[in-house]
Amino acid sequence: MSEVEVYPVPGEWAKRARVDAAGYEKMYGLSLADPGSFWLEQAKRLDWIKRPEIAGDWSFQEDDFHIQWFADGKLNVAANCIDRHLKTRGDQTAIIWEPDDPAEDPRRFTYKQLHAEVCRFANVLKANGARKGDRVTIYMPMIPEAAFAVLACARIGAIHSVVFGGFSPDALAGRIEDCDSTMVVTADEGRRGGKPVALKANVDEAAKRAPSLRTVIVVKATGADVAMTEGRDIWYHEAAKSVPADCPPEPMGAEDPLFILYTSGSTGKPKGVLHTSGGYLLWAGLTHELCFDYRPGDIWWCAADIGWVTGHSYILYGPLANGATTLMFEGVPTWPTPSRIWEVVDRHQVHTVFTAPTALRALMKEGDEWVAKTSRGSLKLLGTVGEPINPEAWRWYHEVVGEGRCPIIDTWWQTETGGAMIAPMPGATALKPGSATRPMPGVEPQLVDPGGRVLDGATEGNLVIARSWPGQMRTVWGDHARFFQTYFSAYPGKYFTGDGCRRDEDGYYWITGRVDDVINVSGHRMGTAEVESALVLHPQVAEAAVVGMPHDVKGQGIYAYVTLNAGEESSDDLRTELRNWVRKEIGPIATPDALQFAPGLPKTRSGKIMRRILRKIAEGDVSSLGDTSTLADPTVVDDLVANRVS
Ligand code: 6R9
Repeated sequence: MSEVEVYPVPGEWAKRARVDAAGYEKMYGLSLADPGSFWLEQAKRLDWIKRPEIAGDWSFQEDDFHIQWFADGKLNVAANCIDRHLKTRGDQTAIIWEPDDPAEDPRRFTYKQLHAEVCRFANVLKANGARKGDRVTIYMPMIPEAAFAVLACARIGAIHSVVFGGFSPDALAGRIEDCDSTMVVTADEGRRGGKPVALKANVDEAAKRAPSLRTVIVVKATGADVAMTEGRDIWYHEAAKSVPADCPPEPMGAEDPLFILYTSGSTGKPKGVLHTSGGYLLWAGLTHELCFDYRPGDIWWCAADIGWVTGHSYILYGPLANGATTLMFEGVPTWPTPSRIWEVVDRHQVHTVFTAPTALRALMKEGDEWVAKTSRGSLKLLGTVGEPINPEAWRWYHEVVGEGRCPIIDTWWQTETGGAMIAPMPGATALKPGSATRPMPGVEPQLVDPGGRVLDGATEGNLVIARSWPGQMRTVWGDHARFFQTYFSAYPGKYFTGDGCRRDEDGYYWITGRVDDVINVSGHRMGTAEVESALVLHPQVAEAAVVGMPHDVKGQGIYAYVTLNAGEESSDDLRTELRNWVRKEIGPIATPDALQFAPGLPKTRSGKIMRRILRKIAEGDVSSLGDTSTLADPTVVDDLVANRVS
């Protein structure tokens, strides 16, 4: 064993949790040895209109490439998240909504009320032409109507594509067009940390570049004065008056699409990750239950935005499939003060908080007193997701926030995987700070070398998954070839995650970060190619190269090298302008943290930019630039080093 500290399973968790250490080994073993019966048994978690008789049917081989789960089953996802709970817990709170401004009152919706709201929303979508299989874009703040809109799509079989409210009009337009979406659901305005977000105005701007868009449904959230386009824009509250209260759920095949969610990759524009109905919901529900040992009565809080996969799977689908009480938070962790998260915990007696390392690092920096002045007595479990958690942040979460009594559930997964893949179970898994620990049932991780050789024992390599699991994405919307190419071509027969990983002597997995050109900024994925394309759109820019750099709060920051067109002068004003340009083109999360003007970029003789060198300079590690002799012009490196931006 290495010197890493180990936190054994607390006695009461071992006794009380659904799964203990022996239970985990048994379940995991069975899931790999007899996947057919294991998954058909698990499928009983859901309410099926027609129960499936086949579990997984898949091949990752190019000549027979296909992925299906429970393909002969029929169900409706919204009915599984709402209707089936009405008899047993109709009066239990399904959603607690905590507003941006703590002076305002929270709102609560029981399962019965959620049913009524979702039916009404579904009928408004239908009345405006949305049908099974249509793509509905949801560009919303974190208000209850966002949840209603998502579940309403699932109810009528429309495919939702939620676009994060922080994305720019251009990014929104691209996502509307890519999936030929004819309808957008939005709000007049959003609010975050006391500041308005002009959502409707952004949709108007996006509409100019998105000819497929025909209908915009606008929820009144802040009451701001917004322009309405006759014949295209509809106020939700007006439309809702004239629709029936009930909307029967549409029977869906298990493999019918549920949603598209755009995510950044190493090349080109964002990919529309497609998830289907049965397997996805099963995965979201099962992992929510296993990783967090969810029990009726527990107040569950996933502090993500529904614009990301974490919000899809762990604010909505997983918890609601399990009949949970799920908290939805409109605000930000640091406003009005860095105590906010812990105040919300106390206000609603939250049992589990699930958040990102970047938020923890930001709060940690503000000092322990912001935590100490709150009780947090209700907390039993703490979760993290989105990026590797550094052991200091892990320990702070464990000691300061959880006062040593709450296991930390570090869940590794991706938009593509639908739900947690490698993560502890509180009653089963001893913890090591910084490790996502062990695989979920049915997940077969392997570490491979660049040549694809499977590495055994304690080692480090590229992380692949050797078999399909129910929550796996099924395609890239509109580009099945890209799906295969991106994930299954590097290591034939295996799903390549894009992450590097170490496995220790105990079989624990330690994700080391992306090995492709994706950077992880505050737990959000950014493709370096996307930021580069935005920069070169600027009339004064000839070329740009973007790399990640270490950042103490965001995990990684964005470092951009920019070459201007001949005759253009660099200046601090232009630097500011370019940073704002990217912000406007993509959104605030893509704003470069550092921008260096570079007369030339280090290229090989064949014209390939040597990012390894750019990364080293961005990191400030200029003493080990390695071999630069293969560069077309080695002198550019001296200039880059001399003018590094810190
Ligand atoms: C859920 C989500 C996926 C990428 C993934 C990896 C990183 C996520 C992590 C983690 C280490 C964890 N990542 N969780 N790295 N430990 N617990 O974040 O999805 O936005 O698609 O990002 O995030 O690099 O490949 P997504």
